[in-house]
Amino acid sequence: MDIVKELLAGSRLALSRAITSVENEYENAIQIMRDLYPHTGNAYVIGITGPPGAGKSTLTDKLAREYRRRGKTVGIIAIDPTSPFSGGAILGDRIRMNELTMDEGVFIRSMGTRGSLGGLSHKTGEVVKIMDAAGKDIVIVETVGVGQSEVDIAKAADTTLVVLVPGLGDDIQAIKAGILEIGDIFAINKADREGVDRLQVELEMMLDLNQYKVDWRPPINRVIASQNQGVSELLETIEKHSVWSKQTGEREVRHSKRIKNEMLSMLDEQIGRYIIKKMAESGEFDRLIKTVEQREQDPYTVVDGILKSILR
Ligand SMILES: Nc1nc2c(ncn2[C@@H]2O[C@H](COP(=O)(O)OP(=O)(O)O)[C@@H](O)[C@H]2O)c(=O)[nH]1
Ligand SMILES: [Mg+2]
Repeated sequence: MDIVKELLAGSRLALSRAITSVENEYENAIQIMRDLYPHTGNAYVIGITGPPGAGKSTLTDKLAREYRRRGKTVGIIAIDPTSPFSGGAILGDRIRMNELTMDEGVFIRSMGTRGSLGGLSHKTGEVVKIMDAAGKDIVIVETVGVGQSEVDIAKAADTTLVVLVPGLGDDIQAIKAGILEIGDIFAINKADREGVDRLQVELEMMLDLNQYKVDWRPPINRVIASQNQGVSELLETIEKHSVWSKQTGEREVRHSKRIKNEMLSMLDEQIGRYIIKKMAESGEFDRLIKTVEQREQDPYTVVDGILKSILR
């Protein structure tokens, strides 16, 4: 049977295979995405980001359990830019989440980024859609908040949760402004440790300076993920954000922005590929590079000329 039909019928094997196809860019990947696209758009996507060791995986695990208690099915995508598929951190996550993996209502997938950050956002978005089409009510994407990955996650998520911890040695000033801007909700995890009040005060102050989100002041929730404390309250906060974004139209705005970005990057990629292929065939590109190298021409004029001749 067709892989998408099987996936829609609830096959975990088909779900897993579809993800592998897309991840590795197998030949059938685009057809799979085409066929399942009409079945997407139902899952609620939660992005979880924050520094390494903040407790993101622990929290993801606990949130997933809480959603299961409430009768929702969950897909989890764990992205770790620092470790490839067989890496220690991911293995650790797998073991911790073992109990969850026995649950038919949960599907967990670890992904490496293979050093390509553009590829991260692209492929994560596709895997989210696959899980969505497979009928997962909630899709949680966990990623380490370093570099570009947290911005990518925010683009793919309906609610972005930023996990911070007290006493990491650095104060909040050290936390990049970028991470504050993408947070719809902040969780101070490891609230069993010292320095929680201080972190909260500092965070509140930083949020005060950020006036760009007028209608939604990102709430701060304290949690002790390892003891399952504050997790159901956090889930309620996510729920509130979901209701708010639906009522204000924020969710629609994000969705159409997401689709626009996806289509632009597809066009970008395909046009780039097409042009490079054309140029390679004629050997023209190498000649042009030489002329720029010798300062006979400037690259701006050359690129403009290439575009004009190809898109003519
Ligand atoms: N004290 C304390 N430790 C926690 C808490 N949540 C998670 N941890 C521990 O912090 C470590 C890192 O957690 P992990 O979920 O792997 O962090 P991640 O790198 O952000 O995914 C693990 O040893 C967890 O058991 C918490 O609320 N309190
Ligand atoms: Mg983790």
